[in-house]
Amino acid sequence: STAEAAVAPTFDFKGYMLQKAAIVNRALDEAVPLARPERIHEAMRYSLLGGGKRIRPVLCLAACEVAGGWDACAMPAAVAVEMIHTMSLIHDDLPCMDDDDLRRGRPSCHRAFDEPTAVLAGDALLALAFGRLADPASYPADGFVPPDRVVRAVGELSRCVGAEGLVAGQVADLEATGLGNPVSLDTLEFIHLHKTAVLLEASVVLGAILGGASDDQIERLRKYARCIGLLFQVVDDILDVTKTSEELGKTAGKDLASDKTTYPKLLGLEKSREFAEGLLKDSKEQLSGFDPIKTAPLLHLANYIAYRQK
Ligand code: GRG
Repeated sequence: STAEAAVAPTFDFKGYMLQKAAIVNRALDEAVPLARPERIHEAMRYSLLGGGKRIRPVLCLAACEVAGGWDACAMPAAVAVEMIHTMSLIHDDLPCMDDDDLRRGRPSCHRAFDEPTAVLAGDALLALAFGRLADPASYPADGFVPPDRVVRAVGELSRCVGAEGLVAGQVADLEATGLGNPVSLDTLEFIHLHKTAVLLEASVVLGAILGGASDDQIERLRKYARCIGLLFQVVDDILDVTKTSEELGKTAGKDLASDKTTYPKLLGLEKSREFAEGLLKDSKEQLSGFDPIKTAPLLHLANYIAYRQK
């Protein structure tokens, strides 16, 4: 697009990601001190600080910037969405869910600790996420973020995470896995929109709200986030098919044998690629009404999700 052409040569995406991830990591570290009881805090820190690309908090800070706010205005939300992402991974890895021994290249939380500790570490991170988001002490002291924005952000996050959001996606996924046969395109889209897109949506929308975006701007950024959320999963499915045999050798045998429904299985590779292209284009169109300097990070994040190699 012309917006991209205008900013691409001057925007250092990798540097941006590294710089934002570093300030997010610092905030996460400070948010979970090694308090008593120690073992539960150790488990929370183990999962929260053990790697991860920090896509959701960076999206949150980038959306706040588009709305005209500073990083400090959105940091409580950036920390909250990463805590919720982490707790969803901890619970997803449990034997009663996906039963995974590894996460981010290390033992999953229930393997490094034990099952009750992993369940409770997840519960505690969920509570802490809302606690940090709602606490006036989390925000800059100058009153730049009025309380009505914070209340709106809390409601938005609750809706995105609960039984009509992230949890609904997990329920639909568990039901689909139980069926054993392929699901329809509509069901596949429902699962991805809820399991993945909804938390990217919350990340962007919370950043926009706290940064002072108008309702119209919030809805355009919401649409951007839903497009990149679905794009994330379509690209994931495509990469599953196109990975080299060497990379496939490193993939868990369970995943290879799995009969989970994917976009290439339902649409074929070519149509899946066209679908991904369309989602990328739609996502970028949502950004066209904003200052192109300020949307450069969101634009490049969309490209990164579309063109990543793993
Ligand atoms: C929220 C109360 C509550 C329960 C959680 C278990 C569950 C319900 C939901 C599972 C959601 C899940 C595992 C979604 C997959 C999300 C996804 C795309 C993960 C990979 O994200 P990346 O690539 O991971 O951003 P990193 O490791 O980089 O953070």
